[in-house]
Amino acid sequence: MKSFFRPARRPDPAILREHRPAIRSLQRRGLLRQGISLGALALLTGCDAGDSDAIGAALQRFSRLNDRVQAWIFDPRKLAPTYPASMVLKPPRFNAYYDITEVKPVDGAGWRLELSGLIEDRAPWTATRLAALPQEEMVIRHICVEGWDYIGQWSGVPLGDFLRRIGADTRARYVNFQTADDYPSSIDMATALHPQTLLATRYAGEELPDPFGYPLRLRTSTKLGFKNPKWITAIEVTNHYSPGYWEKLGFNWFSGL
Ligand SMILES: Nc1nc2c(c(=O)[nH]1)N[C@H]1C(S)=C(S)[C@@H](COP(=O)(O)O)O[C@H]1N2
Ligand SMILES: [Mo]
Repeated sequence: MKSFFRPARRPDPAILREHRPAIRSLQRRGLLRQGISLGALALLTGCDAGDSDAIGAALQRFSRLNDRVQAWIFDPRKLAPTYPASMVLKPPRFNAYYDITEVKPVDGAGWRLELSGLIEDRAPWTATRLAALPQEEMVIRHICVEGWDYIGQWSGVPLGDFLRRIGADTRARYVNFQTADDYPSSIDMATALHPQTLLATRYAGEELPDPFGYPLRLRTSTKLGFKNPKWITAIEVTNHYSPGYWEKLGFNWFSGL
């Protein structure tokens, strides 16, 4: 793999046949649209059509490039649609990388929010101290890549307000999250500072139920469901990219408007 734009040779049909399983696997991992041929890919990536590892690596790089462009054109002032409270789904619809019966509730009294990275005041926060901060509420649509969605009413502290309060370097690129269920996640700073990005503690006016992230979860109105980590335990402000749970499996990191 030398350059993205090196003209490709016409791929050998036998090689195409041999690499069909690799294409299927790239498709499953969401790196490839259905229907694109290995020949077209070889042309696109400048890789040898026989080298599916190189093509995979090139696609990962395209995907990261695409992420950077999307982050660049994100409009931090443009608001996502909001809805009347009458449309709110109660209770919300559950999802995680495991079944709802396997949720391990977090003990709110012993819980602490740990802070690290480019932050002046890195002292951990209790749930009581967070609840004493000014709160906002929003009724927004949650969209899961699995193909379902619902309207939810979330309240909590705007993440941007919280970041400024703790003296975070808001020129840093990323805000990373750790969770109680080992579901790392990261978002771009523009999204973190967006007015509709909340550190949510309540749903439909009540304390978050355990399956939905008690005591603290992220709710952003501009990103897909998987970019909204539940059961947050730690926040880091950093310039270093680290992929989240689904990004490691091939999902696009930006995954938002
Ligand atoms: N900690 C954690 N957060 C998570 C997940 C998870 O598995 N673990 N799943 C994500 C996915 S894929 C979706 S669609 C939403 C679902 O949130 P909900 O159960 O509040 O609807 O949570 C996201 N946040
Ligand atoms: Mo999801």
